[in-house]
Amino acid sequence: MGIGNSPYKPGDCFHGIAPEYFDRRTAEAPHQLWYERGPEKYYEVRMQPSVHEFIPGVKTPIFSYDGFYPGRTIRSRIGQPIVIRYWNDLPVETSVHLHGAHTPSHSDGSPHFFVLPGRARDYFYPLSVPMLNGQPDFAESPSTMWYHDHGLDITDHNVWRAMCGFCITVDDIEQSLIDSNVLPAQQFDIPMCIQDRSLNPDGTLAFNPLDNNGHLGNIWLVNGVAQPFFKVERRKYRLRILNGCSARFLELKLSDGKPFMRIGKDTWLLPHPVEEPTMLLSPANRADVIIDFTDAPPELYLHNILSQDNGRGPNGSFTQRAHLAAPVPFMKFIVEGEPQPNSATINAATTLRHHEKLNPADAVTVRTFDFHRRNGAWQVNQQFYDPNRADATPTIGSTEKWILRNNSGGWWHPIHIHLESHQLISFNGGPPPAAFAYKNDTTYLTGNGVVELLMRFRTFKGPFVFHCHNNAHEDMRMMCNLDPRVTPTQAPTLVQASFP
Ligand SMILES: [Cu+2]
Repeated sequence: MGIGNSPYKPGDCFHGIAPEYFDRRTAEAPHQLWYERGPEKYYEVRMQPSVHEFIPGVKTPIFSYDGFYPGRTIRSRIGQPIVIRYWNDLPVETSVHLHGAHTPSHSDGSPHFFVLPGRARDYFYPLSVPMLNGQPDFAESPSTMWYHDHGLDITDHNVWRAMCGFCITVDDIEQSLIDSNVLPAQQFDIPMCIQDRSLNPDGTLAFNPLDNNGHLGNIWLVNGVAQPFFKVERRKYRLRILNGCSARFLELKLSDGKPFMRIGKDTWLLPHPVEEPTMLLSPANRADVIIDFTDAPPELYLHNILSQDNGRGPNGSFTQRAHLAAPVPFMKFIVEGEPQPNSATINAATTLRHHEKLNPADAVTVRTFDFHRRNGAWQVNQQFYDPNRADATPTIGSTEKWILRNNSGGWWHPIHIHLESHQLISFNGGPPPAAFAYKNDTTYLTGNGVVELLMRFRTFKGPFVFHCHNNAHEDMRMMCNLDPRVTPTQAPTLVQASFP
């Protein structure tokens, strides 16, 4: 629509089912260089029942994307838009969220923008970056996104049944790091989804929909397989580790005691590698890491050392976490062969991606959100989630300061904010841990913790959501609408999904 004589002008905000399909080259000229690689790629995916063997020989019914668990990894270039037609062949409503994406509201997977059983929905992903001073802001280019179900009230159920997968994008900056062998090539770049699940004696997934504290499992899965091994060469690998658990926090440690070289937090590359002896990941957190197997022992394990007994969060406090007497060796690397001469060259001094720090003085609005328990369920600012209520209405182009406070008596809540990255100003009263000091899409509130952060709202009108990513808490309404608007007085843009 509108090709050649689009009604949209440079700087317009795009919203709705169709406007993003107009010719961006015409509308946004002269900023052509980074997105004129098009045309759009088109995929169809069927959300369908399938059978998966978490444990060899045990056939477990799941909900899948095209029969796969995890769903197939989407790889694309920034500036190369994709359209995915998701068909719903499942008996339940779904909504597909691309976690970490800067994408229009209609393709963000808002919880009530359902794909109804027997229907399809087209998701248009520009895979663009926000504009800053008239130029694309490559400081915001995503690397490691993931997609998962986000259906209202049914997210936990659907994701527990295996609805998740990776979406990995590169821009010219990251591709040049790969092409010059600073970062490992794609065959040594492994997305790794860690999840815990439980099975009933008949092999079906065990899930109690009445438990709204949070679901823990007793089977440890990496990419859908219980405690697998992975044969690696003696060289550097890039592992994109996702905590895909419903409620379990993980503290990861290598069995040889060597630290992780962390190169990414959540969706984005860090400015430079950060060394971490262990990594604490909440549900939905990602850790992009380099592991050098060159001098590793023949068998190396990835351990979880964190003790957690229920949906409340890790045992102990953030600063005095309880660790397991016997770590869980949920992944074994079998290291083979001679050291490889062409291993990636990344080191602690490597520059990965420019980071533009938001300035607290630019914040035009301060919003405070209290996360707490009430009437046996989960609230934000004394309210349960209402899809028709706008809880935050920032003006597009503005910067805001948000204060997230955990008033829930020791429970932990991983808070995920859609649409934009957020930058932490403080974490529990002090500076944020090193890897959290740049861009985040999911920040955990520890027991009684407080986080201050900055966000800048760009490009897209709402509605989007922010919520606890303990999926049971989210479904039991610990969620809010984030509804960016063009002007402070613009009418609400919250709309119910249409079902053509
Ligand atoms: Cu929570």
